[in-house]
Amino acid sequence: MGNSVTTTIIPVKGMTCMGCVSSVKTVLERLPGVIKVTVTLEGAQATVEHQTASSRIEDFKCAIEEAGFDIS
Ligand SMILES: [Cu+2]
Repeated sequence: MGNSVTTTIIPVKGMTCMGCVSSVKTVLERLPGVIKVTVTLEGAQATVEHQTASSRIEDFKCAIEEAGFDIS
């Protein structure tokens, strides 16, 4: 159970170009427990595949906000 994986989808407001997408992806990939990040401009969301036990959704949101975007 310690290795279970969760997929979390976070709506992200304020991304306007592929540079924004890349920024969001980069800050999320640095966080502990993160396995894979997919960010879409059209969908305005980040999909984070992460280890359930070693990552916190709150940290994902903080990282996105610190990068200059809003959580919708
Ligand atoms: Cu941009």
